[in-house]
Amino acid sequence: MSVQQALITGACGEIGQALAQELTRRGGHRIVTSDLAPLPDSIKGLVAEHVQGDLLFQAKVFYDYDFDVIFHLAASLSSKAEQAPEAAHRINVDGTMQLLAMAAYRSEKYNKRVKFLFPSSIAVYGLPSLEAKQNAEAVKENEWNDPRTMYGCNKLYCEKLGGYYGGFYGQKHLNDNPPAMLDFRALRFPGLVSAATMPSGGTSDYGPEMLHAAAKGEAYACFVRADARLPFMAMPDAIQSILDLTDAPRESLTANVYNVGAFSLSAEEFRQRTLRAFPQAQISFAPNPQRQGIVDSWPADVDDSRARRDWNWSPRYDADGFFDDYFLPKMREKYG
Ligand code: AKB
Repeated sequence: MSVQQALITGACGEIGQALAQELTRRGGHRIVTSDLAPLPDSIKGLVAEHVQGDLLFQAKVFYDYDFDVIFHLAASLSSKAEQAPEAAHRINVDGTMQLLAMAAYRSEKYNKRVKFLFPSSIAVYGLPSLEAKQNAEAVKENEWNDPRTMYGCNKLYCEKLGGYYGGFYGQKHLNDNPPAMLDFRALRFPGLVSAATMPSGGTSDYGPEMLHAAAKGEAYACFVRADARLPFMAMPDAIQSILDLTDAPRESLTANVYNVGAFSLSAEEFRQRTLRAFPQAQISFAPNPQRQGIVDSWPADVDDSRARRDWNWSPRYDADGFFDDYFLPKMREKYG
């Protein structure tokens, strides 16, 4: 089996660590990473090379690498991005464009379609009111594309940039002999929950924060109302979806961008399930208006039938499975 050269940007984040571990478990990859931070111990031994620093200045380094696949995970998440919107734009948009340009250049020059996997988000959706959210069906990819956050705007725009670089870069698709262009594929993720790591800077973070606090025996004040509802997914399913989409034959894809869902819970349902597992847990609600507003604009559920149809997407963990077969066993291993 030939070894695939893979780049993971934002490798020190939750998805990055889990992805590097899974690629290593599967074998057949030489993993290069980049991040602002040094590699954590969890993946240090798995990575062939780590480029530490700001992606905007480091992207040029990667013009000399023969990547087969790029997992561009580096991002400033939704809540953090609202604290410093222009800085977030720089990371989320300018950083992505640098990498897209690099991958497009390499694809054309070496006549090889570099795969570019991009984690987008339910943040690209913007429902205008709580009432609209409550009345909406599970949202399809082309509905409610009216984000209310800098992060959501950035993700939506980068999906479009990926489509441009992958299909129409310099209008070269109209040449007599069109060059190879990068192969852009994006997943719109719901809130992700990992048993191994904690998120930071996101707005769906209350789910994992509540659970991890309960497992550690710490009190937790949830920053959204009890009725706030979002779609969530276990981290192993997120990694599975990235790799399933990576491996899908291009001919079977009818789009560049796919919703992926697993289960939808309100914060109160999260609390009830957490209490069932950790009866001593102290969980209260102290809504933060800004973060609540963001959650109110995001859909309660997503329609992922396009992914199910095109590349057989099917999550392993529904809400019961998430708690009983993934999170709680891992917590018992960790904390006893
Ligand atoms: C966030 O809350 O910003 C992320 C996301 C849903 O994309 N977890």
